[in-house]
Amino acid sequence: NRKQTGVLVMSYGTPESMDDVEAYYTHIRRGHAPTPELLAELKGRYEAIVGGVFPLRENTNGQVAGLQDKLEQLAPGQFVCYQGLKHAKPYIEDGVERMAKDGITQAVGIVLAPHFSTMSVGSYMKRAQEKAAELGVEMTFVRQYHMHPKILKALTDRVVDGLSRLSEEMDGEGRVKVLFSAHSLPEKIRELDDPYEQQLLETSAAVAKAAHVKDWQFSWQSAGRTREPWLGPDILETLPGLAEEGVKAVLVAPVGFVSDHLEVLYDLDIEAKAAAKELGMTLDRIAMLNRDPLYMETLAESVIEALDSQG
Ligand code: FEC
Repeated sequence: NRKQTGVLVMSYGTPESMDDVEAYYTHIRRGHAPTPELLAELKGRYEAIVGGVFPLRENTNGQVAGLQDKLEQLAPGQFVCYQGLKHAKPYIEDGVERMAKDGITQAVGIVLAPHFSTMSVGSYMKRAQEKAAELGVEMTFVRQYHMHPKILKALTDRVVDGLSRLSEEMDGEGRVKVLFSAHSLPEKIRELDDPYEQQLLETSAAVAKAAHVKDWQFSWQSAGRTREPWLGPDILETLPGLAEEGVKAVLVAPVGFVSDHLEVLYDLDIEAKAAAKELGMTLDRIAMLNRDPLYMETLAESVIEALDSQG
């Protein structure tokens, strides 16, 4: 009777309802409640996306179920997945606690974000590790999977599809630029020798090459509303230069994200699209990975590999 291995699947988390937005925002701001203006603005953004729902919750649930299915195929009976969210319930610590309650003593942690930064994936890992140590669960982690051939293939297929959609829309005329993007982080990560920027450029270059795209660049998006400097240029600052260069259409490939959620459905589909239109350009976006089978395989294989390499 082999002992089961826990898999802590970690994701950003999203509010459960409009009433929950303030608590969620306060958690993101490390316990500091937002001003009424900031809160109203965030609620407005949620209301603007597909009917004011919180698609990230359903997508995360689907990804956790998809990963469980895939692991079951690859190693029947060995793995049990638990969810742990950064800013909403069930929190990362809740997930570890549930594993421990179920008698799990060995677990692998993986984050639903492909690129490593101390400020993103690193902070999920730290919280999980602290709770696991407290409860006597031995944990190992997948740090990144941004160059796994299957995630690259899934992203490449989406760029190819997106380009053919755009080309149809434009009757094959006019210059098209592919803009890879990811969530910005405070500029201070550069002082920490953080791999985040380099990993994002690696993914972008590999996908561009596989999709035979020559006209591409990388841009940041969704910087936080704080006073410190964030990595730039932001996509909204990049668009005017592209219009000046004669670009007629932009295909955004948000390779730092894996799900339909606010930062994609609002920041790109509403805000960036409107900015591009104002500049006389068409802006479109690749489909997100969500529960794509190749993404599920990337996660499952990365989990198994992390466990194997631990010995
Ligand atoms: O759909 C949803 O409900 C959630 C969308 C969402 C995702 C997401 C991903 C990342 N964030 C990252 C870093 C930061 C840092 C701050 C910050 C702030 C916010 C706010 C909202 C928000 N984030 Fe987020 N993020 C999402 C949503 N994020 C809402 C607060 C309002 C605002 O500033 O826009 C700044 C915190 C501070 O104030 O100090 C830093 C990173 C990711 C991608 C990796 C990951 O998924 O973990 C990094 C999705």
